Amino acid sequence: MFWQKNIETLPREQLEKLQLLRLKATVKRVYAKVPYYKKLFRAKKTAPKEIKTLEDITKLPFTTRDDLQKNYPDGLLSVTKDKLVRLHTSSGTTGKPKAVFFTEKDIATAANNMARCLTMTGVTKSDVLQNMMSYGLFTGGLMMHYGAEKIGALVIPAAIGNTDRQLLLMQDFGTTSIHLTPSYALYLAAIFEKKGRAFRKKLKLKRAYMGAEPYTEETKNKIESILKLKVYNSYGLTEMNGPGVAFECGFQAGMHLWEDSYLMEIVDPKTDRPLPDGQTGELILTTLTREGMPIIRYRTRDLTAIIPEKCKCGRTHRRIMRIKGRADDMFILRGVNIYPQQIERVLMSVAHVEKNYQIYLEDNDKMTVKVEITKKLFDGNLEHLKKLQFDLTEKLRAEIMVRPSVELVEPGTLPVSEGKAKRVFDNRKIY
Ligand code: DLL
Repeated sequence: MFWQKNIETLPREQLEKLQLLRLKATVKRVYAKVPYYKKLFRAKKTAPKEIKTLEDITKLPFTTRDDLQKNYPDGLLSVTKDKLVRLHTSSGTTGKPKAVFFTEKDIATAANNMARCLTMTGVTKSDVLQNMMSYGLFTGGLMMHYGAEKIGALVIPAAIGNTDRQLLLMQDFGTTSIHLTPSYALYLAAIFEKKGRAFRKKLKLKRAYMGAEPYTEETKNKIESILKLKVYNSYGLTEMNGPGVAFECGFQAGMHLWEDSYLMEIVDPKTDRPLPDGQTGELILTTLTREGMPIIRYRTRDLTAIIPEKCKCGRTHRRIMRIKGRADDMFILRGVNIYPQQIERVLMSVAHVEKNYQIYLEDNDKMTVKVEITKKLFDGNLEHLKKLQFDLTEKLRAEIMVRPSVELVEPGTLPVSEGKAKRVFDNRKIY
């Protein structure tokens, strides 16, 4: 099923023509309206007139998460503020989030792309979609909501958590599709196993949309077999509208990326050189239809490859593979993007904390921060130790929105690495 068959199956030649037209317009727009981009273009000795073909994109500067943070809160806008209708944010490394603004047209485009995604997996207006992602600054809730409503499906804005209520909603309102993170899906699967077959039989579940975090094919298979539904992979990021950037179709062999909205490149993250289709590298995305805040050559830091072969579904928009990892050290816990630097900044701002620390991630979203403290405190009063542990836990929670366990250890106990320190030990089985 198609939402916009003519665009989704547009012959490549025409699709590329459309991309070039939109790329030229986007480049002109940012050059004229966003002083920061003009500066970046000039530093790279380039200008909009240099863009004559799609390959010329490599003449343009990259945009990094640092650029977004440097321009926080609203330095990259290309419209006046009265044109904006929505703000979303995503965590960054320096305490300041990355802020992304949308005009009415931007929201409509995002919802339309989301509607395409859902339609290609079979959602119609007779479906009931239970949206189990958090509503708020995170895009997972609202952007999915708008897309499903556009199709005319009944949306249950359940948000995340309160599993008993989620199960009741599923049962009472005949939920056919759910939208959730893989970690929540695993939690839900354990509950389904406890409840047994009779409970599952009462439900009308057909599909789950899973994304916002990396997960393996094995996790997907596990969820499919326990929840007895199809799992579709959904990829997106706040900087590019959130969910709805790339999505699996009914053939479930890679995610179609909407190339009329985004120009994609894969580059070697070390050399920045473009890589041919099929090779794994960093995904770089340029917005082609954004009005409020266009972004040029955004370094997603996500590692994937382009699948050049045509998909059996007939769509001409190319697919990307399941995300294979990140080119930086960001990790995702309970759907929250966390950079080790955020943790380091908190630890180093507190007295009696030494320089060495490690972060352990375990199943069920457990996170433990082991940190060395001064010998004097370690050997001293237990009350002082407890207070430090409490303070660190609270400060970390305020910074990363997740409450870790904090273990205070004697100085010299954590290994000192030669070269780049390994800080994060991800022992979660689902990744
Ligand atoms: O996670 C948007 C989203 C919501 C996508 C709901 C899908 C479903 P951010 O919080 O900005 O936005 O996080 C974006 O999450 O750069 C990837 O590293 C990771 N990510 C998102 N989807 C997937 C996926 C939303 N399907 C960051 N597989 C991205 C692997 C994913 N990683």
